[in-house]
Amino acid sequence: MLDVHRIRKDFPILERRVHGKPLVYLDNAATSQKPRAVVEALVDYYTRTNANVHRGIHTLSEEATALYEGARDRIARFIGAPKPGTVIFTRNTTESINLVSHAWGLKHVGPGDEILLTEMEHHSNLVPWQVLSQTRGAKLKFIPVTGSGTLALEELPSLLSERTKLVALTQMSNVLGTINPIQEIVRAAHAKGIPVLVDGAQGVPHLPVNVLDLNCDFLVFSSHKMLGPTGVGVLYAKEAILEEMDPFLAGGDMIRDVWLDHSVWNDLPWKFEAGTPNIADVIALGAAVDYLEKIGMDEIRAHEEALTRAALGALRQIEGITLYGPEDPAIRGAAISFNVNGIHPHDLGQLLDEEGIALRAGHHCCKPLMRKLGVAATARASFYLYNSEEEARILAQALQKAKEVFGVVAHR
Ligand code: 7TS
Repeated sequence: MLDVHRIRKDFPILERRVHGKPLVYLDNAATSQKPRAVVEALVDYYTRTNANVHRGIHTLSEEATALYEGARDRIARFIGAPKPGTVIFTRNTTESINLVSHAWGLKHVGPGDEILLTEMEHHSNLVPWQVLSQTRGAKLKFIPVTGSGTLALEELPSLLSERTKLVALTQMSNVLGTINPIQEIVRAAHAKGIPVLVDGAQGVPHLPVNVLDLNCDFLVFSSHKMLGPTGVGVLYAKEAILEEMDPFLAGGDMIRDVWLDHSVWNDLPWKFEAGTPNIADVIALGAAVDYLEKIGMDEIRAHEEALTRAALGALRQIEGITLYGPEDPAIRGAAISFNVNGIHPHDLGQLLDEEGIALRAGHHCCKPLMRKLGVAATARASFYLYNSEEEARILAQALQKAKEVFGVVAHR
């Protein structure tokens, strides 16, 4: 069991009070809080080392380069990537997907080809593929979401066709919490020679992830949802795929040699990192990864499974609540979406804020999924390693209170 009390001491922001109440931060699927070690890595870098990387021969530049590349090594190890050169830094998950849709997609997807997605994708893993398919005259197909919030995998064999060029799907839904069976889907796709992109924006922060075990071809995720700073995303891809891909952005640092009329690309991973990178934030993501590894991803997953069980149990007691996503905590994460009869989710969010509870209300950048669920919006509580079962109970109590305020409590 995680020592939540001790972990919370590492996160100064959790001592804040909001509207006079202790902060209950349940908006982790949007972004996580940062431990002191991450903030200190940023301050240390700017106060001791700041210099540009890969270009200077002076001491500060060499130190900055060692810290930056050292972070890449740690992040590669964290996801089980066989070589640090297969880990590319971008701005966020969204940019990592756009890198693939441009640098890989424009080359491999043509008229009449198909890209297979799911109905539970975040707009980040939908809109880039819409743009690509419109540009190239290709078609998008979707694995349906069932009434219980899982993927209708019995439809997979018929959806994978001769024309399918890529399968791209989320490891964990940011709305339903569903953890998708990536290995099973990768096996089915690879049997037909189709590569798979895994959107790990919600998976990598919360689950032990090893790219060799998943055997995915691409994995994308964001630093800011896994205790790191904003402004850093990661793209992992198999080396052979990256080698044969053209660059996405062109300019300094991504070249080996330049003439007036042409250039030769740099080695991996720098071929995909044009211009001065986000040095400080990458180094701080390295500190976040160290922190997560010290706690242990298996322990974090076990803690969140227990939290999900407790939170679902407490929320189910509320009359008039609709909970979305799988009921079984073993196949889902701790992003819990819900609606309460008679109260708009935005009103709920506002009332809960008055109780010091931070959660998100809206479409969660999953408008097609909202339509499928038959709602315009949901409220969503999303938990992380520093959240406690007590906070799940505080949420449930605040929801009861919200019902009283709105007069939707049944009078017997
Ligand atoms: N994919 C998934 C599954 C996500 O949950 C998100 C962000 C993204 C991609 C995009 O990540 P970004 O770092 O590029 O913005 N999800 C959310 C959310 O659920 N609430 O705010 C952001």
